[in-house]
Amino acid sequence: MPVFVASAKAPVNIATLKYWGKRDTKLNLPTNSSISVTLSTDDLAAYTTATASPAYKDDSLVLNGIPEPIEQSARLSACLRELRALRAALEQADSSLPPLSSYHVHVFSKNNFPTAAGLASSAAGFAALVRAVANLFELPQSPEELSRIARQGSGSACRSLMGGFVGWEMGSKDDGSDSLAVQIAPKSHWPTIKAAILVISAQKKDISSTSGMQTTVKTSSLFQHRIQNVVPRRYEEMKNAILNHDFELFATLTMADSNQFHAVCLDSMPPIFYMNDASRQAIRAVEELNRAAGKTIAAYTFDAGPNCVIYYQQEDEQAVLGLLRTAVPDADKWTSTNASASLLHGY
Ligand code: 2P0
Repeated sequence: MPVFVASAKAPVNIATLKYWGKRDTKLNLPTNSSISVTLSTDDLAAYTTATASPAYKDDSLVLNGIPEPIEQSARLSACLRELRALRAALEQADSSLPPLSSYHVHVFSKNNFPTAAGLASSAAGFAALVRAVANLFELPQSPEELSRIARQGSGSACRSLMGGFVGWEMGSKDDGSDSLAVQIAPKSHWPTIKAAILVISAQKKDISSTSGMQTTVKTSSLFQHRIQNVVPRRYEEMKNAILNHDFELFATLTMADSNQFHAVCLDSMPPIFYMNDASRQAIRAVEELNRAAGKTIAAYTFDAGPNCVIYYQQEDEQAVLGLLRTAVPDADKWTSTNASASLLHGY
C-alpha cells in the first residue's frame, strides 16, 4: 500500500514583545498582540516528517524518538482536524487526488535544543508539524493562513511559520479567524541583527506557560494595565523601530517588555518566577555593557525560563560577546556543556 511522505523544518522564534495571557484557552486566542524575531540558525529548529497511508490504523507522533500519546493532545488533534478539512476541500474539487484526508498520519519530529526550558520548543515543534502536514497534503494556503492552525497547537507557534520579524495580531473575532501571524519585515530588511543565547538551565520549567498565563489572567492587576495601556502602543512603536532600523529603540522596548512580562509573573498569585540569579547577572552585564558603550548596543530578553537571549548588531559582536564571556562567570560552562546551543549568534 502506498505511503505518502513530506518533511519540513521550522525555526525557533524569540519574542521581543511577549505573548502572555489567553482570552480563549481552547483556540489559544491571546489577550495581546506580540512580536518576535525568527532565529535562522539550524541549531535551533524542529525537523518533522509526516507520512500518510491507507495501511495506518491510527495517528501517531514520535518526538525525539519517543512515542507521544497523541489521543490525549487536544491541540494536536485540532491542528490535524483543520489540516484534514483543507485537504478534503481540495479532494472534493479534484477527484483525481489521492484521498489523504481519510488516511491516518504518522508524524516524526526532532529538535536539538532543551525542550520546555523556555526556548520556544513548542513553537518550533507545532510550526514544523503544521508545515510538514500541509506539505504532505499539498495545501496551497499561505503561511498566514497556516499560522491560524499552528496557533491552535501552541500560541507562539504561529510566529514560527515565517522568517524575519513577525507580529502575531491578536484579532477580535471569537472564532480566531483573524488571530494570526504576519511578517513585519523579512530577515533581509535588517540582516545585521543577531541573537546570542545563554542557556542557563536546560531543565524543564516548573510552571508551564499555559498554566502560568492562566494564573496571571485570573490574579494580576498589573496584567490588566499591561494589556490595556502598554502593549497596544508598544506594538506600534516596536514595529516602527524595526521598519526604521532603530536599534536603540528596538532594544529599549525589548528589555522593557521582558521586564514587564516578568513583573506580571511576580504580580500573579501564587507568584511565578522564571528568572534566577544567573539570569539577573546577565541583565546586569548587559546594563553595564550599554553604560560603558554610552548607548544601547545590546538587549536582553527572557521567556518562561531562566535562559537569556541577547539581541545586538553585527558591528557590536566583539564588544557584546566579549563582555558576556567575562562578566557572566558561568558563560564558558554554558558554552562547553552544550556547545551548539549554549552560545549562539545566528539570527
Ligand atoms: C512569547 N511565551 O511570546 C511568550 C513569552 C513565553 C513568554 O509564547 O499555551 O508555549 O502553547 O499557547 O506559546 C509561551 O507560550 O503557550 C510563550 P501556549 P506558548 O514567546
